[in-house]
Amino acid sequence: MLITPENLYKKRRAFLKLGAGALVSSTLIASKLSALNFTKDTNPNALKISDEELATNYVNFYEFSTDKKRAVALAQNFNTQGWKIELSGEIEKPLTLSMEDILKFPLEERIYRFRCVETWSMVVPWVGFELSRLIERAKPTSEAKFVKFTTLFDKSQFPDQDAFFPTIAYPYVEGLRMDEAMHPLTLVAVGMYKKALKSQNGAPIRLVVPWKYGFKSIKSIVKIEFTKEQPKSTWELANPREYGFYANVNPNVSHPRWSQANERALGDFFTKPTLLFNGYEKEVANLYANMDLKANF
Ligand SMILES: Nc1nc2c(c(=O)[nH]1)N[C@H]1C(S)=C(S)[C@@H](COP(=O)(O)O)O[C@H]1N2
Ligand SMILES: [Mo]
Repeated sequence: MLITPENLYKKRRAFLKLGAGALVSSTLIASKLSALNFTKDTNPNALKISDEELATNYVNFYEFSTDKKRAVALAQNFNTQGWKIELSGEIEKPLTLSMEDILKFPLEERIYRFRCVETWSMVVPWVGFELSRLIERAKPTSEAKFVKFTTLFDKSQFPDQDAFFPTIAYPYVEGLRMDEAMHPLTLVAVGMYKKALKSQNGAPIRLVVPWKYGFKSIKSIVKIEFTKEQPKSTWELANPREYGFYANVNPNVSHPRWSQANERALGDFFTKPTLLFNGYEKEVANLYANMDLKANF
């Protein structure tokens, strides 16, 4: 999207209309991040970081629109004022965390590959913390076998949730097995490119699971539940033949309608081979040692 001085001005006016509360919560996140209060990723694998403009303007966020550019435009006035995350289910006792509470976790930068099931990919410097830290805070019981995540449901903010025929069932739901959720690569992101997350990328808080297709990395989370049973994710419900619960990046398992062997990095002309587990095989293959990756796609 092109930002002209005129629509910047309009955006700013719309933002100011939200009042002081909105200002407080968004500046809170911004100030925590702009103070560079996170440890930097030294990028030991020398991943080529995607252009920030591309990563923030080419998005999937169906609650706004299935059209990537339109979703960005529609996300601009998203209000995250007073955002809270409810933790419940198989834990010692339910708790609710505000963004102030969340931002007390020590933040770190993580430069990760990101692969969408649609075959585009990018490399993003996220800012966040390991999900395991949040799970430790929640104190799950031995009954907790899965973690279920839910996006905000708010028809006044998400046009597609208010549509007569929404594109998918809402609220958007995702899930991980407990060992996947506890894995040190699994990140809760509150920022990217050293700044607070933009609305279109899942502000104020999202999941990032770098070895799985992008749809597992659920945006704008309001609820985290610990469950005994494997939750059904939104895309699994929408089309179980095409989208499995695991959704591990795998060049050898085709989507029923296209190959997953290659990907095109944002901004690149040529495609390149997709790596098993999106290049994180060494770190995560042991999680699936006894599993048939074709059957559990
Ligand atoms: N709530 C919600 N989360 C979502 C989506 C969505 O439509 N709604 N899209 C998913 C898909 S398909 C991808 S590829 C990533 C895209 O993240 P990005 O737009 O920040 O690149 O978000 C995922 N998380
Ligand atoms: Mo995706």
